[in-house]
Formats: sequence, C-alpha cells, structure tokens
Amino acid sequence: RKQRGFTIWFTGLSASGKSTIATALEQHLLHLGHAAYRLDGDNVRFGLNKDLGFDEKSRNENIRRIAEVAKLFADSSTIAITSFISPYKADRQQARELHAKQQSDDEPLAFIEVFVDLPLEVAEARDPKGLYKKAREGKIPEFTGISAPYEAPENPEIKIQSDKTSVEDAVRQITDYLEKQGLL
Ligand code: GGZ
Repeated sequence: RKQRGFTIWFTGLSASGKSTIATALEQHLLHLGHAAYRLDGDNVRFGLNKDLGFDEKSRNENIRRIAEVAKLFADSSTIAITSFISPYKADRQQARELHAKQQSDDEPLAFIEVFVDLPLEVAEARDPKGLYKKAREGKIPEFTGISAPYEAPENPEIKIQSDKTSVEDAVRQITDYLEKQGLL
C-alpha cells in the first residue's frame, strides 16, 4: 500500500516567518528522505495564479486553487507545504474539508494547520520589504493587518510564536507533532 502524503498549511501575516520556517521544514523532510514540495508566492502567484490580486475575492480564489494543488501533491504521496497568508478562516476551512473528502482511495488526507503567530507590531517593525510602510502610506491597498483583515486560527494543530522560537525549534515542534501523529 502506498505511503500517504499530507498537507502542512502555514498561515500568518506578511513577515511573520512562514516562508523561512516552511523552507527549513522542507529541507529537513527532504534530508529525512521524504518527498516534500513547497508551494509559495514565488512559484504560484507568478504562475498558476498570476491573474489574481489581493482583493478578498482574489484571495479566496488564490487559496482555493492552492488547496486543490496541495491536495494533488498529497494524493501523489508527497508532503505538500503551503506558505500563504491565507487570512480568511472560511478559506482555510474549505482547504481542510477538501483534504478530508474526495481522494482517489476515499481516505482522508491529513491537513495540518500551522499558525505562525507574530504580533502585528513586531511584523511591522521587521518590515523586510518595506511593504507595511507603503501600506501605511496608502500605497498598497488592502494590505493584510493594516487595511485588510487577518483572521487568526482558533484551533490550529500547531502554533508557533515566531518572535520567541528559533527556526530550528519551530521545525522540531512541527516534526515532533508529525511523529506523534504517525505521519513521519
Ligand atoms: C498582503 C501582499 C499584498 C497585500 C502584496 N496584502 O511579505 P510578502 O509580500 O513576501 O508576502 C505577502 C504576499 C502575500 O501573498 P499571499 O498569496 O500569501 O496572500 S493571500 O494568502 O492573502 O492570498 C506580501 C505580498 O504578497 N503582498 N500585496 N495587499 N500581502
């Protein structure tokens, strides 16, 4: 019987540390010999989703497509790692339900939501790309946390306080959870 894939779904503000942790996690899983693939803005928003912007409807569609692609990877026995703000609870819930339902062999695919929790003021102080500053100046409309909502998860499988946790410890927190669940 083939090995099961699953999806690790990161969510959090811009500059929260999602991509850094997701990249380190992917490397770690690859070193362990697992097939893992990371979906992020660089390989999705410039390709499959290049027709989408940042208004609410576009973000809904962005997340819907990403969830479908992650599910396909998971269904092909790969560990899909997604790294998008995914600010709306309903979109994340829809992604979860998609994994719970329709698989080729009718068994649910595990879906692990990882909330990278960083206070907005810390993310804004970091501002590695100067986007928060531009958003405050009104140069970027509908910027998450400033002029668009971020609906924090209430019951994520994993919550990482990225201002108090090293990247290494964050990866360990996730892999410990996966081992306990029998997924690794
Ligand atoms: C939020 C934006 C926006 C707006 C451009 N709001 O820090 P980054 O730059 O590299 O990550 C952010 C990324 C967010 O794209 P996602 O696909 O993850 O968003 S969502 O899940 O909500 O669809 C940021 C940049 O794109 N960016 N404009 N208005 N982030």
